[in-house]
Amino acid sequence: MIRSKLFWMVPLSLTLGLLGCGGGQPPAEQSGGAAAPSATPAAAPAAPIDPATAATITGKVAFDGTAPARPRIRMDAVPACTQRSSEAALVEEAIVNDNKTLRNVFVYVKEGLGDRSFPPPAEEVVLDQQGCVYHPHVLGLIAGQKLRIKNGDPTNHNIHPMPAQNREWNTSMPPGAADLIQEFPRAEVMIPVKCNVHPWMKAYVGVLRHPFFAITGADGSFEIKGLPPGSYTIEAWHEKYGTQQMQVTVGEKESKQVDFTVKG
Ligand SMILES: [Cu+2]
Repeated sequence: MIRSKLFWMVPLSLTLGLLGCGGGQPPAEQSGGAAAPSATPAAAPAAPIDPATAATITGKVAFDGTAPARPRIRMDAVPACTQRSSEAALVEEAIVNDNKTLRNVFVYVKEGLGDRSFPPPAEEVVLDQQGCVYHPHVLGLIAGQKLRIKNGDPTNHNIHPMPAQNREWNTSMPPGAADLIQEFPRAEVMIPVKCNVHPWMKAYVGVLRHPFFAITGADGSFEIKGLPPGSYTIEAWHEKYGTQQMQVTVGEKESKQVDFTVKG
């Protein structure tokens, strides 16, 4: 809990400072990428992972305690946010599934891959703004992978990631705006994203140098496959409950289960 509170205080204070000096200006980065932090230096090609010997880590994130209430997000004063949906949006800070597991946990290999690096895949990851809520709430990217940001709402959004290791930016997206394509060149877990227009809009982006991550969904489980045999530190991150780590060693073709328990 302490960790997660600190986590929020820093970005909030930064944000207030920025808003005080002309927030809402067009982002500088649209004129070109020259000011962007240099990308992670290209490493030598990773030793190929032999799919015939690759290992798998599976597990779930159990929730021990009383599930926090999920109040409605108070957006009634903004009809453009609510008019296209018949269902009220609920606060997403902590979602406990029916099977007593926790949703939206970012589970990833924190250590153990050595110097291996993985080029970003060609496929994009989509972050959509619909009903003044980010979809998905938590997502993962490989450093340099394209993030396509959409605005499906008849209202203006101003998307604003607040990274510590990557360059900060914010971009206004009026209704009907062309998709915004962005990328984060440096690994960072996690990057909070907010909307400068709608204070309840929050998302989190995990950026890794490798593809070994998963995000728990409606059953609280995860699967990380295709791993080279080895010893790994697996971290589970949640926006409200902070982080936990587990050590696991997997041999050739081995599958091991790693279960986390989060106390509510
Ligand atoms: Cu917004």
